[in-house]
Amino acid sequence: MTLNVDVLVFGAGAMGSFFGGLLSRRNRVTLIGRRDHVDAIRRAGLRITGKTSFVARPQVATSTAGVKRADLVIVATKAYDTESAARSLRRFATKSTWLTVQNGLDNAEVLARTAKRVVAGVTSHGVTFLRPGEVRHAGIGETAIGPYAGVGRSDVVRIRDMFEEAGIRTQISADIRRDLWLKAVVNAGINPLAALTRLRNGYLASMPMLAAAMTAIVSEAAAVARAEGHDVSDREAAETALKVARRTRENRASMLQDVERGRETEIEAITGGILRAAERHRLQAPLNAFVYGLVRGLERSYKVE
Ligand code: KPL
Repeated sequence: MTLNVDVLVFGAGAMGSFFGGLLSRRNRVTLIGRRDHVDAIRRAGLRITGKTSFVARPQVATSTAGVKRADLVIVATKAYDTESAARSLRRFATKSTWLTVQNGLDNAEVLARTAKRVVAGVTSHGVTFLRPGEVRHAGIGETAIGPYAGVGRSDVVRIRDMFEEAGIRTQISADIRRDLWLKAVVNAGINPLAALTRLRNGYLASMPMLAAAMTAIVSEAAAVARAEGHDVSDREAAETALKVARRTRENRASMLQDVERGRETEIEAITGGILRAAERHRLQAPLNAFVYGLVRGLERSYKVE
């Protein structure tokens, strides 16, 4: 089998490892991650369990120093690390196409300040980082990609084909900016509630009082998306949030995984981004402001001052 494309995955957390692992079956993938994860993968491979199950053998490193070439750079860091990721990846800014599959509203824009060619992506796969060397594919989701800056449809088609070949079902988005907003709206409903209740995603859809809270939060956020010019109805927002929570019922949302590990969450990139847009349009978003405050408080409770 010939390996097709040189792929650099920057940020080997749950999602980066999952995508990188799948792509490594047909491509030359280098995963850039933390020392303990990298060491574990070097020793025994990257174990993917759950809905997808195999051991992947990508190249791994803790920095890009030894990486000579990358046709595709997948940025999969936490949203608060996107700027520093772009700085670390500057060397690949002109020749490689960069793809973001991160949560949050601003990643593609931030990357496009450095990279010439940017594709934006959204994915609702539920993936849990179990331990160094192992991630669990806990819920099957959808992935969509679209041109963001300096790329055309043919570039996106190539990436879609490569993803499909690796077993990642992928659509080409008709309007990726709208899809980024819809994904942020869904994340604003699921992630803070999961982090605050410490429940797997399924409970947010199956417990009526949590489903009602989630629906109210995403409706409020959808109004902000519409003010930003994106066609996201309250109904689509609520139905999509419930669908994603059900499909990823076994997953612990990424914000819950962050809280459990005492790490900074992506509340600023998701709910914070929605609140800043609400302010620009003089809209009230009290439910989002309320959960934003609670998650910030939760972070404060475990952060060393
Ligand atoms: O994006 C996610 C996340 O956890 O960040 C979902 C799709 C909600 C899966 O848990």
